[in-house]
Amino acid sequence: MSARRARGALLTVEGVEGAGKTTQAARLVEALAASGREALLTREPGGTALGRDIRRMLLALDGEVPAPEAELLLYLADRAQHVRRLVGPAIERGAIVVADRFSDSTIAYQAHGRGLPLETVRVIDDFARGGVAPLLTFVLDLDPEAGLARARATGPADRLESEEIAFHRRVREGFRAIAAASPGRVVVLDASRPVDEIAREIASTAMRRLEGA
Ligand code: Z5A
Repeated sequence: MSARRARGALLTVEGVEGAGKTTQAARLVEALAASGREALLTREPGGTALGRDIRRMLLALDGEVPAPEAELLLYLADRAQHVRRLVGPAIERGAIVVADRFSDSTIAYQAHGRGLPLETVRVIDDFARGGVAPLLTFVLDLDPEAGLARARATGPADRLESEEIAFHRRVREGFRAIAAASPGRVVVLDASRPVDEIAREIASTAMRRLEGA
C-alpha cells in the first residue's frame, strides 16, 4: 500500500495596506519549510505572469481609472488564473500555499470599500476561485493611517494607496465583518505589535490547524 499523501492547503494573510502581510506571509513560509513541509509563497494580484500584467494595470497611477465593476473583474481575472495555474495544482500535490491577499480582499475592498453589491461580488468570486478556499486566514488589523504611513515609508503611493482615508476605514471594517462572520476560519491579530511576536503566533496557530486538518 502507498504511503498516505500529505494534504495541501491554502493559508491567507489579509489586512489593510502596510499591516505587515508581506512580512508575515514570508515568515510563515519560512516556519512551514523549517517544519519540513513544502510551502509556497504567492500573492494577489500578481501570482502568475498574466497576473503581473493585471497588477500593473490595477495599481498604475497614470492611464484611465477603471470603473469599480471593471476593477472587480480584473482582480477576479487575476484570481481565476492564479487558482488554476498555481494555487490549485500546488495544493493538489500536497503543498501548503501561503497567499498574501485572496478573496477576503475582494470582499473588503470592492464590496465594503467601493460599495459594490456584496452578494454579486461573492457569486463572481466563487466562480473565479472554482472551489479553492483558505483553510485558515490571518487578518492583520491596524489603524489604516498607521498602515499607510508604513507603506509610504517604503516607496511612492500606488493608485489604491492614494484613495481617501474613509475608503481605507471601510476596508478595515470590511475585514472585521468577515472575521466576525467566519470565526472558525479567520484569526484577527493586532498588527501594531512587534513583527516577531505576530510571526510566532501565526506560525503556532497554522501548525496546530494543519495538524488537525
Ligand atoms: N486589492 C483589491 O482591491 N482587491 C483584491 O481582490 C485584491 C487586492 C487581491 C495591492 O495589494 C492592492 O490591491 C491593495 C488592495 C488591492 N491596495 N492597496 N494599496 P498589495 O498587497 O500589493 O498592497 P499593499 O497592501 O499596499 O501591500 P504593502 O504596502 O506591501 O503592505 P503589507 O504587505 O501589509 O506590509 P509589509 O510590506 O509587510 O510592510 C510594510 C512596512 O511596514 C515595511 O517597511 C515593514 O518592514 C513594516 N512592518 C511590517 N510589520 C510591521 C510591524 N509589526 N511593526 C512595524 N513595522 C512593520
